[in-house]
Amino acid sequence: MSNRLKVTPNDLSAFWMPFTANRQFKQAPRMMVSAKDMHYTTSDGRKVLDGTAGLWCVNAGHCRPKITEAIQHQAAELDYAPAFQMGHPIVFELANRLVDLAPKGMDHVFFTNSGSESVETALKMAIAYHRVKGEGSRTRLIGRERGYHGVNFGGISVGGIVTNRKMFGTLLGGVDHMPHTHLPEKNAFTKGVPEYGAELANELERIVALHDASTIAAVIVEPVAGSTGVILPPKGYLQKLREICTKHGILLIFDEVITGFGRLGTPFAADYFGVTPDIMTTAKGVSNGVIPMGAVFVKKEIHDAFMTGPEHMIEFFHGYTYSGNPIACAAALGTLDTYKEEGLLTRGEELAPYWEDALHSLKGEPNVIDIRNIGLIGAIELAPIAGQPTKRAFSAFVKAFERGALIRTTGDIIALSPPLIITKGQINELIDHVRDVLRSID
Ligand code: PXG
Ligand code: PLP
Repeated sequence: MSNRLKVTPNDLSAFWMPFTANRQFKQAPRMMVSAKDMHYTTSDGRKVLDGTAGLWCVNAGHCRPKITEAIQHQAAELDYAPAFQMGHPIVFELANRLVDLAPKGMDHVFFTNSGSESVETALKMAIAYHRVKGEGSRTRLIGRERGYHGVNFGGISVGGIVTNRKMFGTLLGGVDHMPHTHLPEKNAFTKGVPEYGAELANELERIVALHDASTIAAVIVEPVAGSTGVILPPKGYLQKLREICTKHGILLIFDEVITGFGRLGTPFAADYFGVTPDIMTTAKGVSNGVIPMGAVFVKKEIHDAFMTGPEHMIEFFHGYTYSGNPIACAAALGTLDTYKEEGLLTRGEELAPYWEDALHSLKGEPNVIDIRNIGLIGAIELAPIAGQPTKRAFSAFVKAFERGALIRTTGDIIALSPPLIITKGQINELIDHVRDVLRSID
């Protein structure tokens, strides 16, 4: 056993873990020490099937050779180049490759290091865009209840997850929220996109009437909300949002941090739904989660609106030390090569019907009150234990890990989002683990 595996409880105290029940974890740590393709190996030598692509990011599976080699080569060739006022070749190559994949008209890309940074970038871009166009009164931002847009101040302000907001003061001013689209009484156990709820998009008209369109910069939504426990857009809902935004000159931002890069069986959710936003935030799958990276796609008109004024002047006062970091770019290029060679950005489409049937076979298992699916995303909602919300799903998570499957829970919802390389046999295995777990917990 290597030294790295010999951690004593005392060694665990310094690291304040993100979004983790620290005290519970440190009493009974769950440690991964290696990974390959669809599996992790734990510190006690067990193989665990990855039902969540890490945190929705390892879309091509683990330790893929093209990505590893690209990173190794780049680290030895050019480790870092200043991101401001300097360039290096592969960041331009990557931008071109990404724009080729993106929905038509999204011709420019701005690099960040995470989904949260992509969101802050998009919100700032939207407000600044209206200002450079002479409409500086458009500063309001509209999000949605239960939305997740990362953890920075802009993102939690437009986001709608109460636990992520309530501890952090007054947040950003001038933000309003549309209602979420989760209607279990009408749509429970729907396969794919639900029938009811498109009219909820009209709530945007109410918000516009309240504030006046001349004060609103942008609307931001996840086309499919992931983090909150998988909420799908009702049929026609995103089209309606698009129409209302266009009518009022409001920018539509799709937060595709989870849905981007093949999760729905198309390169982006914009392709799946046939609705093109003005700005699209991505991260995670852009670099297979291997090196932090995010990318914000923008329509040509938005980019071009900034390209005025004296040519020696910076056009957009925004950027990160690590925007377009060479090693992250190499990881992303290796990722795009892997996606292309294995057809992974559309593989979800072939697998989706099988995935859907497998998931819905869990209907009738103990405490299952809803099942939702789209592309290679699945959610199994459990009835909470009375007075102890989240406990049942958390027990399922711990039990599944012990049995050999990594699942993810939020509230009392189990969310599944396997790497896009999953086989039908592995889908069966994952769902069987979940079934056994549901039968074995209280
Ligand atoms: N927007 C969306 C739509 C996301 O899903 C972010 C922004 C933030 O990305 P970063 O890279 O800053 O984490 C996300 C991230 C989960 C889970 O289990 C979801 C996310 C992150 C971690 C866990 O649901 N989404
Ligand atoms: N804080 C300080 C003191 C800095 O000097 C910088 C960048 O120069 C930052 C924060 C921002 O860091 P980053 O560009 O990595 O987001």
